[in-house]
Amino acid sequence: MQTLKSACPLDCPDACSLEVRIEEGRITSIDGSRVNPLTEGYICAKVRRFADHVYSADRLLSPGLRDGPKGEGRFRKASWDEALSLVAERMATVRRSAGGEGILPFSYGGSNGLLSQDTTDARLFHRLGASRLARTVCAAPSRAAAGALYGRMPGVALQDYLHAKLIVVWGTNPSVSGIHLVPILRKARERGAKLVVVDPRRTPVAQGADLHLALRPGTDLPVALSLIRWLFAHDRADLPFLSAHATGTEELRRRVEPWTPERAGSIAGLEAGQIESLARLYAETSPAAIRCGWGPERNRNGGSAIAAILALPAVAGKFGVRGGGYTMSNSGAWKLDSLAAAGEAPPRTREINMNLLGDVLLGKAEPPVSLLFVYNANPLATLPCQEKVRAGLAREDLFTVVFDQVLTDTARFADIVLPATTFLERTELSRGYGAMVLQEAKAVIAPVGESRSNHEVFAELCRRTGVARPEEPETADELSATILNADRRGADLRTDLDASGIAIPETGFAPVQFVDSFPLTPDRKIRLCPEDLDREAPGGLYAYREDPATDRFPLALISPATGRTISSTLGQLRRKPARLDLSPADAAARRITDGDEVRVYNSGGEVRCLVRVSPDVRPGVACLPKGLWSHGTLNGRTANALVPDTLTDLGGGACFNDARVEVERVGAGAS
Ligand SMILES: Nc1nc2c(c(=O)[nH]1)N[C@H]1C(S)=C(S)[C@@H](COP(=O)(O)OP(=O)(O)OC[C@H]3O[C@@H](n4cnc5c(=O)[nH]c(N)nc54)[C@H](O)[C@@H]3O)O[C@H]1N2
Ligand SMILES: Nc1nc2c(c(=O)[nH]1)N[C@H]1C(S)=C(S)[C@@H](COP(=O)(O)OP(=O)(O)OC[C@H]3O[C@@H](n4cnc5c(=O)[nH]c(N)nc54)[C@H](O)[C@@H]3O)O[C@H]1N2
Ligand SMILES: [Mo]
Repeated sequence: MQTLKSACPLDCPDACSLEVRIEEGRITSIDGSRVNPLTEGYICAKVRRFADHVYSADRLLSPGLRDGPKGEGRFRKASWDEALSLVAERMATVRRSAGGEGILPFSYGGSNGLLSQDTTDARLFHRLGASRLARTVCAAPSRAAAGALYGRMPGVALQDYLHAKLIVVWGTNPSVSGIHLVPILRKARERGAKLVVVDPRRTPVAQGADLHLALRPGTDLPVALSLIRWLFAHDRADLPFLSAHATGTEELRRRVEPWTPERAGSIAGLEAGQIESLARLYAETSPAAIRCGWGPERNRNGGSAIAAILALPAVAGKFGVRGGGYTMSNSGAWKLDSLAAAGEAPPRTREINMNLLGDVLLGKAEPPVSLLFVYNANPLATLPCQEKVRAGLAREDLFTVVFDQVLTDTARFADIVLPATTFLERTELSRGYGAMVLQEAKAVIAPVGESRSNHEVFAELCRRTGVARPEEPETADELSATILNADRRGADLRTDLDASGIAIPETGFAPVQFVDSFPLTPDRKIRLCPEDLDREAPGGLYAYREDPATDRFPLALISPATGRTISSTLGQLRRKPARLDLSPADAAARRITDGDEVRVYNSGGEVRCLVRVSPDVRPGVACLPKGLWSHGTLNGRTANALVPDTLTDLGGGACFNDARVEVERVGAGAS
């Protein structure tokens, strides 16, 4: 038996360090280590059971060629040589007939490892002149807002929340989506910190919080604007700080003027007094930290909402002390440039917003997409407008390659499937976006079946399509060195990695904002009303767009992260059908009782599932888990069948929480 070190690269802020036990070449257990201090020796239940995924019955063990209708998921076994020459031939044919733009590479953060995306894959698709993909399914609005206001300044280290006297957990559910914040919140409270939660649901951390604002989804913008207004109106804005460190203060003051707590409250479904309580608490308490999550961005007002939330610590003068400021994503703590490994910048081919994949595949693109190459993503499960995506994938004249670890819902529609290694079967370099750590981990087991790593497969495709160049970095070690060297501290990072497998950025493991870390904007000032955002947002930055609810579809359906999957990763392991959470009032009004089977529907589609009547969702809100696979419901459709493909005000993001639905009882549930 051996115990080997690893690091979890999955799409989660925490980036846990792991200890993996191996017996006779097989994983027998996975646990946390203390190499990454945030991990503190414990990990989530999902990754603890990750061996079930590695050895899953759905694991792809060899390349396969479609052997049946699209969607059925029947494949005939093929060799890598046969499969890759078919893919390379197709690429050449498409390039000759429609041009490179007829090829669409489709990937997101499935592995989140730095070696598995934007390295040899980018090289291949850039040189083929393929369409470019705008990776907008997550964090695009918040990146646009945080980037314009602060230049993605690194935020408060999660460990520093211990120093805060007030913590606002805004639109994130750390009990599932970043679990190492939870004990920190508990300890901070033991030291006297107050806790406020802003979330339409009573999440585990909201239970027992000092204040819980259970706002309607998509109304963070008016709430944040009214908090800013209150600060100005009550002389609690830090004008000296603003004049030294910010631009756009007067413009912001003007824009918040209409947002009285009464007006914001009536839109958000809150009492004005609740908003005023938060304003007072925030003004009076320091250090105060805002942990801003991704819940507020997934709607039509998402970008402006995040901008307004992130403006709060500037207006209230909360920076400059340990435990004061905000945390959004900390990935900006690194100056890594994975494009360095790609070799060159992308060509100026057309860019396709991934959230519009359904329409794009169904013909709203010229030239049409005739070759779709999916890797690190499961679009049929995770994109808006699922019915359109499904219809697009079913197109007979579309040639689809899916490169994944398991036979996902998307892979069932492939013409060719290619088996990928998991992070435990290859070298991976990964960085947290909450934890400020960078880790390199070597394989702890041999590749399962014939699976191969991304960088290996794309390098081979470069050769087979004739775009490879001599002497390019290609092995994991070469790519890792290239990526690290793109950071000016490359050599130091390399040494840290060699010694402990972990590196920490030199800005300090725990920068104090406006002491150790400053805005990375051109003039190093906070831009409270950046013109570029103003031009982009419909009606201008901070303009509120109305709720899309109608009389026919009055309920706001949200689909946040759950403890069972990471996005849709691990979704194959679910056994029981999912439940829709509905408030007691909304259930009673529809004569629905706990456990009933229901139809959740709107003009985009319909989901059949069971109900859980729950006092933890506010009236007017229904909740289905994010990341379900088709077998997770009673009719093979998931929340995304009900999500529109409208886009957020900034960044072209997905409006997952703008789904508006009606729910109807179908019968008593079977279980
Ligand atoms: N276990 C687990 N962990 C994960 C993931 C996972 O799927 N499972 N996903 C990873 C990824 S990809 C990401 S991006 C992060 C996301 O992690 P989070 O930041 O936690 O984001 P969400 O899960 O989208 O939603 C967070 C909370 O926002 C609330 N919410 C919904 N709409 C609104 C709104 O309009 N306003 C406000 N204030 N709150 C709202 C939801 O009720 C939910 O409690 O987590 C990562 N970690
Ligand atoms: N309804 C609803 N939908 C959502 C969200 C929501 O809040 N509500 N949240 C959205 C968010 S935040 C995100 S980030 C997206 C994520 O959506 P996706 O990017 O589709 O992410 P996953 O569902 O995790 O799928 C990743 C796939 O990559 C595969 N994979 C992992 N590692 C590798 C590798 O090394 N090589 C290859 N070739 N494949 C690999 C995994 O097996 C998995 O099937 O989902 C979005 N979808
Ligand atoms: Mo995400």
